[in-house]
Amino acid sequence: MFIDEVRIYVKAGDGGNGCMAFRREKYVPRGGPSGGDGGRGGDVVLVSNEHVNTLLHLRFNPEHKAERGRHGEGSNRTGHEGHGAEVEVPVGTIVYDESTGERLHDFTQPGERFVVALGGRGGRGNARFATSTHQAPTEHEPGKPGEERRVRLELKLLADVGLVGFTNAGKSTLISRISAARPKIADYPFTTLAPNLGVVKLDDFRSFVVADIPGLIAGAHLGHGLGIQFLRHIERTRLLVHLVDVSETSGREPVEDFETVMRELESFSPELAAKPMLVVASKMDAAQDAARVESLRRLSADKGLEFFEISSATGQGLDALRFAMAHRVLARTE
Ligand SMILES: Nc1nc2c(ncn2[C@@H]2O[C@H](COP(=O)(O)OP(=O)(O)OP(=O)(O)O)[C@@H](O)[C@H]2O)c(=O)[nH]1
Ligand SMILES: [Mg+2]
Repeated sequence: MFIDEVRIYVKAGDGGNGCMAFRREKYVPRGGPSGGDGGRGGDVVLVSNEHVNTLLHLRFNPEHKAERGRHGEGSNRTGHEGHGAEVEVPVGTIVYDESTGERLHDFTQPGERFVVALGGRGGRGNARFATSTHQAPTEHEPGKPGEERRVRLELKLLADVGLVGFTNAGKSTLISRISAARPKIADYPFTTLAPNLGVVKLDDFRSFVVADIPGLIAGAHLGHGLGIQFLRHIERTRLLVHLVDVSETSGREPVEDFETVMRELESFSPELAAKPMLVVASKMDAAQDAARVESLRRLSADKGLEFFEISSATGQGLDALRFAMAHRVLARTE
């Protein structure tokens, strides 16, 4: 569940063929062999990049081929090397050979390079086969094929954003609207029993990971409800998004829910409670009483926290929230 995984096919460039040619020039009889070597095929290289957070970009782009080497030519001209292909992966990616299951590489630092498919050597041209007793060789080699393989890339996801809030606040519904995650959603408390992760795409190049964890209630730190054990899953996130149900159906005051959840976070870890936080009024479509929303807005302003109004049912405010999350978590790496 905490793993992002893709399978890709990589094919390095084939080597160019060696050439067979003889020097032919006026007044130079028997000019000798002059076929050049083929160029080397390009490699396919995986490169870790700290600005890439997920493997999502490879899911839609699963084939990576490097250019072949050019063939050798007469007059001892060696063929050009093929251009290599680079594939960016996030730090934390582990590379496995799909057929053998062998672990090929583990990216731990940004800027690491791993040649996942080696380009084929160029074939030798006939000029290379000349010896004192074999002066007009016709031998020349074809280029070697470039390596090809299927690899499985695995990334242990670390969430960038943690969703917190009272049980039933609409956390799982929100993650299902902004990512491909499809957690269970239901109209009773403690629907979510284990954390879910969703990859939220901002544009073609940028994405981040949101964690949806089981909801809290008053006394969670005493073991009420599902307790606070799941909070450790969001300890390393950069941003908390605190959802507060502002509809009447909750039967509670939004401001009190907010304070209750803050107390539970605090009792788990003061550092967690002090993380950057966005406050979100959830289920706006079902909020009849503007005063409830207003009181939460005022509380957020007093605490210096940014405030959003959303409805996962109608889609209201979801883009604004997504962009605000992206702004906070991607800012550091841009
Ligand atoms: N009207 C309305 N209902 C919503 C909205 N978002 C969620 N709900 C409903 O609220 C209920 C709870 O939603 P969930 O997403 O399961 O809530 P949760 O915060 O994940 O709850 P737990 O996992 O139990 O902590 C479900 O019946 C949802 O359909 C919304 O924007 N508008
Ligand atoms: Mg849930």
